[in-house]
Amino acid sequence: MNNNINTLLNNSNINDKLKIIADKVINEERISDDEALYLYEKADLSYLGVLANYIREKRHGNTTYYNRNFHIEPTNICIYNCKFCSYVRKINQEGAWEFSIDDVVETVKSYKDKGVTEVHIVGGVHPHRDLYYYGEMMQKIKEIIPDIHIKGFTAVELEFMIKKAKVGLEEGLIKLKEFGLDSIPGGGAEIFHPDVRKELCDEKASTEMWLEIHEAAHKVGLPSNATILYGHIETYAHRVHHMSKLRDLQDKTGGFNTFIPLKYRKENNSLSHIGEVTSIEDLRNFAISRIYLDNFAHIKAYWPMLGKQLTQLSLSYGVDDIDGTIDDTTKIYSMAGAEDKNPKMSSKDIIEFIKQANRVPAERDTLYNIIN
Ligand code: V47
Ligand code: SF4
Repeated sequence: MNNNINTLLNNSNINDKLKIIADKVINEERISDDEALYLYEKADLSYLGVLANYIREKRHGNTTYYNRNFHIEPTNICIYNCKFCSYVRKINQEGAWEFSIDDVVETVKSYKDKGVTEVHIVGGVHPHRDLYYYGEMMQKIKEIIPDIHIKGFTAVELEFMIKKAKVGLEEGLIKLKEFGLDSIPGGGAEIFHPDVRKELCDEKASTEMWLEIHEAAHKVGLPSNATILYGHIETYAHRVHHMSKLRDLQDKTGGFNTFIPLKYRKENNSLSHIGEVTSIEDLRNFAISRIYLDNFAHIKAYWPMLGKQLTQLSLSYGVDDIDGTIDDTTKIYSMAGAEDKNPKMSSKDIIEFIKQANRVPAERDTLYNIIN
């Protein structure tokens, strides 16, 4: 057993309840919702770090995963009005953009033979676009780079495009898979608790729908990711409720690859007055996610949103994956106030970045097969 855990267990400042939780972690037993809430309310960063890092190193050693990817954000035009969103625009509003399929083709051509393995497609819910439109886009992408993995469309986008095409949910997902979709990103989850969801994003896909879509995706052979948007109006109990829904679904399907806590960023949206949580809170949240979500193989820190320094620190608080090279192809976070306005790292940069944190870089594909 690692020395830090022994020191932790022998520390007289740790109360009985925290000792019981630490014992559970060591014995690979699941912690309860009440215990997770207790960790949020009472556990300090050093205790959480020791436990989360223990799990991380037991599962992955020092390995830190990354991939070579880029984003396509086809449009920021969206029928919804989520209060935390800095990115949304209406048709003809200043700042609105929409790339045509030809524009997307040009972007993809610029990545041919560059070694990228994944394209992440995410955007607003455009009122005129259905699954056949995005199906054509994916077919064209794969004509250019046939073996690229398409991780595309949040459950919120999927719900709308499938409904608009007037097909059933499972049928729609199967069609999208046939068009080239390989997996689904974790966005749109926000906070599942109805009190918070109602306040933040009442109009879009409900919690039940988000979970139903991911369950159906897993059933038809599309793995997915899961997120939480934390650090705004939610309470610790809401975070635990959110993760419990994910843990339950993962028990049922096993289809989630990774959990990505997304820190709420405050610029240019209607929740700006709330401010942002501290870096300590970010690290505590990563650690508790790692401890609670025992059936998730990976915890990802999304560096364009979190910032590079905090991402390096997170690798000692349960995180084993930092997403990818990105190549300055996402605007969601820079518009919301992330420090890095042009997020990109070359493979060389990302390898150096991981090594600086004393971890071992491993290039992976989207499904966590190691490439290098
Ligand atoms: O659902 C929107 C979030 C998500 C803000 O699966 C914000 O690998 C912070 O899900 N502050 C979309 N977050 C992005 C997403 C994602 C990102 C990276 C990797 C993966 C993956 C998925 O972005 C939205 C929402 O939760 N978001 N506005 C904001 N102001
Ligand atoms: Fe639309 Fe997504 Fe922004 Fe909500 S978060 S307004 S669904 S683009």
